[in-house]
Amino acid sequence: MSYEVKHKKLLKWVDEIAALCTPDKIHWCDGSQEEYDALCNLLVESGTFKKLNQEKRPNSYLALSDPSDVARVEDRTFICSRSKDDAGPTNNWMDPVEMKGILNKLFTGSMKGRTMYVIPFSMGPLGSNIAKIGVEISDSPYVAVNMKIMTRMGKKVTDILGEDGEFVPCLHSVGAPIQPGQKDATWPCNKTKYIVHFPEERSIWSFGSGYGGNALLGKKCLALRIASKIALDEGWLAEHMLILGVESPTGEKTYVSAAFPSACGKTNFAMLIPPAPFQKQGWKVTTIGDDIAWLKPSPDGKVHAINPENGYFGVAPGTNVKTNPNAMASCAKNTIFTNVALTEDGDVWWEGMTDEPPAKLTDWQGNEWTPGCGRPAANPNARFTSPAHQAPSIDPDWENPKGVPISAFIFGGRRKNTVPLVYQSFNWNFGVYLASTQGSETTAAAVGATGNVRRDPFAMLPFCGYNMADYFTHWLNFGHTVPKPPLIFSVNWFLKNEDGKFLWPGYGENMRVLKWVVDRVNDRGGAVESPLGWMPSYEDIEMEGLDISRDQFNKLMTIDINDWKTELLLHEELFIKLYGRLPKEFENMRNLIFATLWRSPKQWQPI
Ligand code: SAT
Ligand code: MN
Repeated sequence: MSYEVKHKKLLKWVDEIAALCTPDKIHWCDGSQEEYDALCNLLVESGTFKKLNQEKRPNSYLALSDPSDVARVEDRTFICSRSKDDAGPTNNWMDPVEMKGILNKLFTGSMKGRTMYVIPFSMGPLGSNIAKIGVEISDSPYVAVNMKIMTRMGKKVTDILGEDGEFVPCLHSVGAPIQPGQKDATWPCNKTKYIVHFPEERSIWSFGSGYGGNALLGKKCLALRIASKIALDEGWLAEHMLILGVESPTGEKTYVSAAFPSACGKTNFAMLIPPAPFQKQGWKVTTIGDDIAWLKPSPDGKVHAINPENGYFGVAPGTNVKTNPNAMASCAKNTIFTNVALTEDGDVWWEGMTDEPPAKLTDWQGNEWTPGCGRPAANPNARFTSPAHQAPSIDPDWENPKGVPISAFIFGGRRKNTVPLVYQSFNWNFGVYLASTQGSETTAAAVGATGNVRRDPFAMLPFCGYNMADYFTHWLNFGHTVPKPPLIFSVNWFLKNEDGKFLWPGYGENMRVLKWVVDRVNDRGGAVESPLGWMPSYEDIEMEGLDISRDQFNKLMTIDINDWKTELLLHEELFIKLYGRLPKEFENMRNLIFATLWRSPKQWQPI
């Protein structure tokens, strides 16, 4: 061991896992830059990493995964609470004793021929009372270096743990022991995969995958699935939300947290650059986090949030200097790219990075690629792992251990009709209702026909570590125990007209909606009462520099009673699934919305 660890329980656990997995060596990660560089060199030697052109992408690497190991595996993800009902109908469940039996067999000797890395990490600023400590044991050096970017990692964490601090044990193996004389794969993994959470015991066992959320266990496994259960027990919230700050021309600062299902531009929103007229007036948007928020009631009566992560694990395809210059700057150096394409001069490329693709590339599977060859150059789920502080938009308070006060929650999905551009819920309960029923159209790439709506309550469907109905109840309770809970808003950037054209320009122009949200929480934004909640009229939205007429705006704000009849029936579909533990309020709110719509014009508009 390269440094002293005094935590008996941790030392004992590491011994037990070493005895079970029989690695050749044990390496305690100290989290230093020297260690990071050495591990990256090792990954280059073993063929997992390619070092990129030092001038174009300083200190950056490219990893190409096994083509079978490119994304999270939801059907192999389990919540093993003692009772099946506590996992709920939206999670895979297995009896914890039975699951331990399976896992113990799989992990026996699983690290043979490999080094076992012990990776102590903090989710959240070191020493913050909102932060939590985990220790990941992994036989993947790719995981160790990614964890260095994505978390606060190394010796300083065991120092905080001391002799008896609490930590979440996170065990990971790629499940590919090396027999004597056998050559290792450049991306070792196993066809059999298990991503398993024991919420009562607060532990994670992950087998068979080396990729992203399956393997970097601090992220979705700890910071969402296990943390959501801890938050339920302790009275706080662990959410799949970005956090951003809005600074007004007078210097007033308002923080907002927002949840979107995948493919709704979450990272773009977290790093939004206001359009020119706003910039001229002095409006600024800053980033605290792009994926996860931990929120706790604070003595000032408000809800305070931290970003538990230390980096971005962002989707590369579609990112460019126009859609997200902040993300492009974040991954300009010190970045690990996974499954993007390689240019002839040793840089990276992905679909959408430039208008014109390069004439020749090496694609994400290592094959020669030319434009028009019919294959994507980068995997659609290709990622960059970059230090959070490299975003030019990073908020000065992003590491404040007390977190930042949140004034509004925003929930959005991708809906071509039905859900208006923006509305504010009447109160906390209706806000929880709108977030619980949020959904997104499935894209052609996802399972199910295009245009079907997949319900994704709070964008947490794959990430809630317990029964989703209990989660709704927890949210209802939470708002009533906080003196100044955030206001709740719904947004939809993706409305289309009859010709399939987007009605709203999106991207930086979303600032106009964000400004209205900020105006509302600061008691100055105008609004009219609609059947769904409070809505801006044309005058309430800053339209300078944007060519949208009152008629076009009213179209974006229309509530169509026929669409909503269908919508409310679809809400019922979700509720029936969760019926046993669904909060009583929900059925009543659904009825109230319908009754109100029934008395309203067939096409309600804010005139
Ligand atoms: O692979 S991750 O789970 O970390 C990223 C994602 O799916 O959003
Ligand atoms: Mn996410």
